[in-house]
Amino acid sequence: MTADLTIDLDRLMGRIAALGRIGALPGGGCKRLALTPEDAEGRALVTGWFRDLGLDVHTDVIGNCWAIRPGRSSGAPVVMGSHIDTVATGGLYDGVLGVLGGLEVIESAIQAGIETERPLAVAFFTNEEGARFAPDMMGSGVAQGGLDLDEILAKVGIDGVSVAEALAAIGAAGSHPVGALAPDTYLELHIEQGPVLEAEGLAIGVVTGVQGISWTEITVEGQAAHAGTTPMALRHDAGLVAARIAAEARAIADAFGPPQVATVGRIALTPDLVNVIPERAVLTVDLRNADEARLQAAEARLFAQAEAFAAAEGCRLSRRTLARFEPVAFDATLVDAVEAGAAALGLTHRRMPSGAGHDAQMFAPRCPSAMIFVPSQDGISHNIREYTAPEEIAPGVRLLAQVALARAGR
Ligand code: HGY
Ligand code: MN
Ligand code: MN
Ligand code: MN
Repeated sequence: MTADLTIDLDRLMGRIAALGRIGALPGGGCKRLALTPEDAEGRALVTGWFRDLGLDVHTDVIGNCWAIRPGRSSGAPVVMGSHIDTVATGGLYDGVLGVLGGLEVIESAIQAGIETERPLAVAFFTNEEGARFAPDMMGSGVAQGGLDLDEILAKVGIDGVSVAEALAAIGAAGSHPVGALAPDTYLELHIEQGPVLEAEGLAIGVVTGVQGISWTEITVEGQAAHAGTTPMALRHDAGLVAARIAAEARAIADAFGPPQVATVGRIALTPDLVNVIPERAVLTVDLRNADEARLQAAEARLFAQAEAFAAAEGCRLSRRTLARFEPVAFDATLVDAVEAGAAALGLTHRRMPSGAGHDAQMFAPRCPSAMIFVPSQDGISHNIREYTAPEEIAPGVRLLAQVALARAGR
């Protein structure tokens, strides 16, 4: 451990609480959907902290923001990043911990008079969640060249607004071009958002990679008709087809077994009335697997079955991909460094894959990237009950400091 560096846990928790008050929900948690006024307010608060520390703050054309503390040399920075946008039922820690934890590492290093060879940077990326605009990891995907900027700017969200319009509405775009942030190393501290670390009583997850993600929107067109007068054999019930697709998604996960997961997060029926057979159903299916071939097999089965259900009901079916990312493995040397750092700090730890998507998976193909997990209480996230205790956060930040400062060269 960088023994001469002391993390100010109260300062960090105070900032997490302050950011959590932006978009605060009545029952706890917060809602800062990407590129909304709440997101803008969060961005202003966090970049204010960056500037107060005297960091060089930069923003690119899609609103990714990074803040640099110069090193002795002017090489590519060691970047500690994540996101500050949330889902609609968000908690205080998803993404935020990686950004404010990175800020805490830099501020503690400055206060300890620690200089580094490489610059250190802390960053947040636009629309990691993908809840308002698909795909997720949007800003980091554009920044690293995996997603095309013009295509992304034209994407229309669930509220009918395009990314370009939303960016303009909150003035989040900056002058730096795509690719302006080219890290030497990318590190992300994040809550696990799952049950493993808590169940095993471990302090740290040494993340080996991120599973593949497939998001599809399926539209079923049937025929509206009277719920009372229409014989079952004469119906074209789009709602029934949607329900069968949702059941099939679950059957695929059960048949494939872990780590395959399947989620139908959205189902909208039209006209959505008790006594009218639905003429239209729009649903989303989120499939994930750590193995690309298995993920493709899951997609193939889902799409084939969806077509069969629609045909059997005399309905038309169309679908469009909302997001598709292959599994990534993190840099083996960097993962080893995270693991060795955890051991050196005397932290209980284990290697594990990430079930959730993260900005780190966008950087992994282009620079050594790795993640550090800390436990999630009850394994809950994307839920206002999301919680990680300060004494569980501290080890993650200390480990982030250890690895980042070593990579930056003291
Ligand atoms: O969907 C995900 O895994 C991430 O939270 N965007
Ligand atoms: Mn600049
Ligand atoms: Mn996240
Ligand atoms: Mn999330």
